[in-house]
Amino acid sequence: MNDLKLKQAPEQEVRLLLLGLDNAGKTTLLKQMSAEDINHITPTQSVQSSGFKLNVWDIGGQRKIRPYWRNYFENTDVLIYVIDSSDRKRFEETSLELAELLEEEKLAAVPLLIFANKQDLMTATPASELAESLHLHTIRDRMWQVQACSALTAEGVQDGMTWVCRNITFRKK
Ligand SMILES: Nc1nc2c(ncn2[C@@H]2O[C@H](COP(=O)(O)OP(=O)(O)OP(=O)(O)O)[C@@H](O)[C@H]2O)c(=O)[nH]1
Ligand SMILES: [Mg+2]
Repeated sequence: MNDLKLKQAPEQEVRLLLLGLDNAGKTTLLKQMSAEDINHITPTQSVQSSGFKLNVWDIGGQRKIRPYWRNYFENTDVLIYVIDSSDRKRFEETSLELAELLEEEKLAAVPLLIFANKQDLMTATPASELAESLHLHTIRDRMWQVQACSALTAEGVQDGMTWVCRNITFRKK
């Protein structure tokens, strides 16, 4: 029944911002979302999803690039934050970067999806444990969700994107 409505409505353009530390799996995730060859994706990609045109901005996560993240904050509809669940040594670093993002005025109240990525690895921390160690339950100023996934096998990616589509707020309209 929702389907009919979506088909009649003109396609809505949505801006998704994909952030996270280097090596988290952002570009691999984007590849899964768009089912295209990874080499053709820079730096933004359009993905069709249930009546939405998702414009996804995938910004590099290396420390020297992070100061440029702020250039992409404007008009973000959903923030997708990607974490390498097997990289325990950098949980604190990624937690601090996320905390800084949540303080940004331009990202205020923007829904947040956290992909607990690389769950295919034996060494991955389960999503619930990751959420606990990053104190995600303290986030109260926006809709948020942790989604376990593997950008490599695609497991969990669609579930995450379904949450994204459900939580899009049209801030521009
Ligand atoms: N096992 C496993 N490896 C993954 C997964 N996602 C990404 N990788 C690997 O992790 C490495 C980094 O992935 P990228 O997608 O390039 O990471 P990125 O977040 O775009 O990194 P930057 O562009 O440097 O910020 C690559 O070798 C990927 O193949 C996953 O779900 N499981
Ligand atoms: Mg990348």
